[in-house]
Amino acid sequence: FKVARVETTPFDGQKPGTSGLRKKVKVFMQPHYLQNFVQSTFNALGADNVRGATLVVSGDGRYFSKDAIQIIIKMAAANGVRRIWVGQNGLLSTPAVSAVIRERVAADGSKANGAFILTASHNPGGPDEDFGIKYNMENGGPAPEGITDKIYSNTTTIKEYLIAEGLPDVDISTIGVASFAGPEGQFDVDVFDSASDYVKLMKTIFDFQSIQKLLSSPKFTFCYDALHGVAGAYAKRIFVEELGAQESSLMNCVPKEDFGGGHPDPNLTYAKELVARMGLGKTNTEQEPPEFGAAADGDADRNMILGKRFFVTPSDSVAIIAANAVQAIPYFSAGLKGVARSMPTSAALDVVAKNLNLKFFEVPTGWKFFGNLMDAGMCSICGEESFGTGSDHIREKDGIWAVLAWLSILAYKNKDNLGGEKLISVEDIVRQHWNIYGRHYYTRYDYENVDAGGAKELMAYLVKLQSSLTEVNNIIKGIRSDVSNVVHADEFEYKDPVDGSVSKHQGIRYLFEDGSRLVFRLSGTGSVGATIRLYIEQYEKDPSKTGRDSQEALFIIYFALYATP
Ligand code: VG1
Ligand code: CO
Repeated sequence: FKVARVETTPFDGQKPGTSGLRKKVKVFMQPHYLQNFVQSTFNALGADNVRGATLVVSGDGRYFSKDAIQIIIKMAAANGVRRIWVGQNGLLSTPAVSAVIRERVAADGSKANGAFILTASHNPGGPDEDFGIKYNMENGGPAPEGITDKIYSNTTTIKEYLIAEGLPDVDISTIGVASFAGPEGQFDVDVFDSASDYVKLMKTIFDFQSIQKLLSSPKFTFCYDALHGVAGAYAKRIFVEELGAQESSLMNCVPKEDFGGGHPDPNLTYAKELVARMGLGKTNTEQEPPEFGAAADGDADRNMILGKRFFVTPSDSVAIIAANAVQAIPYFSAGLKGVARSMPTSAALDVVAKNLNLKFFEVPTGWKFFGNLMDAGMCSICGEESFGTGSDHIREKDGIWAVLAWLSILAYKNKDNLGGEKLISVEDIVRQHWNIYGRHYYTRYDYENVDAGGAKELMAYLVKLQSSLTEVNNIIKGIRSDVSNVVHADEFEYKDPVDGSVSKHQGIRYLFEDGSRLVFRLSGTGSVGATIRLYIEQYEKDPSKTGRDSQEALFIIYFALYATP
């Protein structure tokens, strides 16, 4: 092939958000749109880092992925990349990409330098829905702000991109290596099994035998919903083939370009079928629900954990995993280096860290902030309220890892009880946890697709309101007199303890005297308009009061809803 230089002009708005660039498919399909972003990324990395590199290119398989992969392969070849790794059919979950970057070694001993991940995660897919792209670094984690800022600035000045001419489309459906001759030498595209590297890594972390024992107990029933995302490609391999779960326990596990028309977001709203099967929905099944259920998002980095008729909040989930990891998960048997959560995530993890005397960090929303802590050996387990949980085994959140962590805890708690009358359930484990550590009542409201200008105004108003706590408390007392006082209000700012970089305006916080919190943020993952997120949390230490319904307990919610103009 030859290298062609194609003239181009900048597009507005190619600024990576919380997790890469996300836009409507139609926006991405405009001539040069994807190309501009990819070239801007190569330019941000620098020719020295791109020449001779090995890059992973794959994603959650959403609509336009296959075309995008061919374009990126041709552009990589033209920019002097030595070799591209592609998961079969272009499928790799986001955590699997991270694992492949960190673990996979080519026949000649080389490892990957980075990855283009093609996903818009939990956003719907299809011709009228979303596409996304993000770049991950050599450590397997999302590019830090220093790089994404550079990428964005390059997109505003770009004049040309490089693309290989005479390089045929590569067959990504068949495993094997295809080699091509370019002006600078050989260029390879290596198509490999999407699951092997990831499955191998999971087996080094968890005790598969003890999970298998749990799954084979007649008292334990299990189901997993991939919402037609890429998790399906891993679920069958791990839960059925490795751990012996019934094939019928898998729901929506065939990856689809449009996620079957659904919204691949594992929460109580969008994972309707699973929620009903677990006995939580309105359409309660007549059958006895399974003991354990879980779901993943489109790119399989998120997870929702459910027990029989019981929902585990993600904030509780990470706290419970951290509290039990050393005993239940072999990877952590030597102890935890530290734990971390994103700012809006409830403080359930803080209480565990304090009780177990662990290093603790609070970072802004978005997984990229955990990476530095993990690279520096300061953090083993971390999580976000947005159904993201993970550990330093990779540098992304990991949906299937979280499920295996919960199965490990259940297996550990029931290890002498598998023949007993009744298994210790997910709900038992959560209630025991609340008894020891207290409970953080928690809820989040999303106001999706609202007017971007109006959302900005609301945020500005909420910041302005912070200058007078007296006024804030007057508003609250006017609605409920039994609410404790707001004692502090600010915009969250983070200084990375490893590299000293500062991230400002990371969410508007109202902190109450009794530890309750109200947090407002604008989403950074939407593709149109704005989404306002409101996070509400209240702490209850008294074990006799940790069993209430969370909507009833969260009385400060009224303040939140009435005080917003
Ligand atoms: C959301 C979540 C955030 C998460 C991000 C990416 O961001 O709140 O916690 O890290 O999505 O998740 P935002 O800016 O919309 O609030 V994923 O699974 O979409 O890559
Ligand atoms: Co995701």
